[in-house]
Amino acid sequence: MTIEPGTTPFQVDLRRHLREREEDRDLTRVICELATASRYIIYSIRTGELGVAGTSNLYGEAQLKLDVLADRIIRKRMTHTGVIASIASEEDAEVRVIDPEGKYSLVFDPLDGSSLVDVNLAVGTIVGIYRGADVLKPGREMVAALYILYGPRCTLVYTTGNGTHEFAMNALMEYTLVQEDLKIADRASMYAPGGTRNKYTPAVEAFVSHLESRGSKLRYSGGFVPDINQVLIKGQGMFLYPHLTDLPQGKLRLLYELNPMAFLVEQAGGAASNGRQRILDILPEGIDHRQPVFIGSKSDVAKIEELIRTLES
Ligand code: AFP
Repeated sequence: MTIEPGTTPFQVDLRRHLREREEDRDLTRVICELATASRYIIYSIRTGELGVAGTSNLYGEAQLKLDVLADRIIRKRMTHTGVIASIASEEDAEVRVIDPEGKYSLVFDPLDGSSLVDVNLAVGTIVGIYRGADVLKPGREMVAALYILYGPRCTLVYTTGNGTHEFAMNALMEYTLVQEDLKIADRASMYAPGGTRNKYTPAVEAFVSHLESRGSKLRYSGGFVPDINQVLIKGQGMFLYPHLTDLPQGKLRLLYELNPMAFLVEQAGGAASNGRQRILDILPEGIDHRQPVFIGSKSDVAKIEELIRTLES
């Protein structure tokens, strides 16, 4: 169901959407609390209000960096739900246990691309949700994934395994449905190449040349969330942050960045691979496990896997 611009939208808000799909009530609570947390995060981004100016912040401590503040806001709201077992944040060196009996656990990057705020580019929060206390499981075990994109508009995209759906924050700071069941076409006409080309391996170089020879347009913002959002909302595209000659593991983190986005993209009919294996099948070696990523239009993901098999095995 897509709400046409200008029509009086049937205001299906996030909580109603989750309830109408009969999602677990505790999972609905977690997702809605994350939506609430985003109101405070967007306020801090927009106003630069990191708490009391000068000597302290709203926690009565030295002013926080935006990503640390976003981390604190999310932790506080997640603890408030009463259903969280453990939390693994990109801002923390270890997994924090909240309640060993908790129903769900969270992996998240509170403000991915935070350095882009200074140049007024879009940034985002990325979240993966697992049942139980263990988060070092393959991404295919996630029960939900979402991101919140703080751009010209504030949007939230989520999946619980029944499609990928987009919401936008309205004037009342509520999220209302924009479109359900996003779909990614098989072939990309746009690509976002991370890393530096002089460090590309033969297969990655051949892949990018292949995309360019097809007339694919380069669209790269330096923010994982806006770049993936572009693939989902445009309905086609490829994002790659590949293995580089001096960075064989790539840059992006499996737990906080790749797994949630892989879930969202697969639910929209796309694919996500490290070049040799489905991202969601990779067993995390630790909370800071990094992996190369090729994510987006399915036939192009298959193409890079074939090039790596042929040129780099
Ligand atoms: P930061 O979170 O350190 O700003 O990095 C953002 C990011 O992890 C991801 O959002 C981008 O896709 C990627 O790094 C961009 O990396 P490059 O700056 O090397 O292109």
